[in-house]
Amino acid sequence: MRTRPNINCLSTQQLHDLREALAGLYALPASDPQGFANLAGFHGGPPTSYCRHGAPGFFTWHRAYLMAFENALRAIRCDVVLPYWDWSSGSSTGVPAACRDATYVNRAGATVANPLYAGPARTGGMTSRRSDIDTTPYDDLASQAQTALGAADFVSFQNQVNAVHGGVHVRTGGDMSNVPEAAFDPIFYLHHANVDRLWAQWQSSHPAALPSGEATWALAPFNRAFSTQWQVGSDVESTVGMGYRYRRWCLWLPPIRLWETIVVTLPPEMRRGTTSARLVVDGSAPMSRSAEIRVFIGDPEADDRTRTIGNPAFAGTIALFAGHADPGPTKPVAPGHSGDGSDHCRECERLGHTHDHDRHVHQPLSGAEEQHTRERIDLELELAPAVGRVASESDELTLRLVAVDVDGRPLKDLPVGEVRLETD
Ligand SMILES: [Cu+2]
Repeated sequence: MRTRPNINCLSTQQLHDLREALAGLYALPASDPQGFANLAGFHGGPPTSYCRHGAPGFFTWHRAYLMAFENALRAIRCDVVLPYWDWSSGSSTGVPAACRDATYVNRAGATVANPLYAGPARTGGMTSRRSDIDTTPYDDLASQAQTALGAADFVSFQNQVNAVHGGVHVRTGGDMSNVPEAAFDPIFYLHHANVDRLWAQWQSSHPAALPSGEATWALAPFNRAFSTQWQVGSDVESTVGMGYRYRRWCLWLPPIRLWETIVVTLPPEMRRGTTSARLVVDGSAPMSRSAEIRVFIGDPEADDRTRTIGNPAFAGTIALFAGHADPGPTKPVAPGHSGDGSDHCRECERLGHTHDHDRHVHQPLSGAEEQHTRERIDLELELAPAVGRVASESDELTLRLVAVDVDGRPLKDLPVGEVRLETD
């Protein structure tokens, strides 16, 4: 199952993957059906403007479109999952941080064009947005989207979201504000992933089947697998049936917070311990010796001498094996670890998705490829059992990460790159 995250929750490595995949799409020739020019042209042409901005078909067509685009990204970087731009909650201003700067520092340390800032425009050059985009408020659209989620029937819900979605297009300005150009700005796909997420969220509380006019609506030019038939609305009704879902929540913990007590406000269902709450540590930082991070929930004073066995506050350990930054047979082991570089394409294979490794070496990114497979080590610890044990009426939980070496001695300066909390 692919889980589409909020773009603000991508680790540095995941952001590199996404940017490299986009740059790879941009670099493919216009004649390549999987290239950016062709895919972006599906929306507003050329070759044909297929998109649906009315009913039926607004939600369903764009869901099929995003899947085709995500698959094209994964043909270049098979770990990539399309992230979403959440303009529909809180008081958001501007586009996501990762999309704001014209350049970024790549894996090799070079300053290069940021593929999330602009794409190759339909009529040449690069796409643009309104000049004051970074300070443009979207809060009114966020509250309008929240109102839309209260709609009781599909038609009204879709029409309300469609209206707000258009507001995001127009307010972002530049290429995004015109249908023929919109999909050439890469923010388009993050924007529509949020539209799709809102639909998925509404579906979870309104499980009735699609209206018949929606269920049979043909979604050209997206064909069914191994078929010359177009997909229809009912083919894309379930995101889980299509092999993906949206991550609901995440929180970054700055690495400086090792050995400090962190007070976290968890969403209610995570607080009750009834749904997954995973702590994810980027375990790829080069280290000279092995270490473990012990995680305590509800014990703000925990230290290296706090007992672990039989202690309800002890959530588990994330072990970091020194030396695993080198390629080789050594694999990190942690409870529920999510895989490492050597099997990073397993998920793609499980889904029957063909990905073309030869393309990697044809990208102007080949130097990063070796690092790509070497650096991807995310170690996960499921916190739900411990959260359930210490559940309280309070909104807040304390979390304490205690780093110790192999002899159990405290390590105050463990070079852990990034730590985050997330749920599906
Ligand atoms: Cu749109």
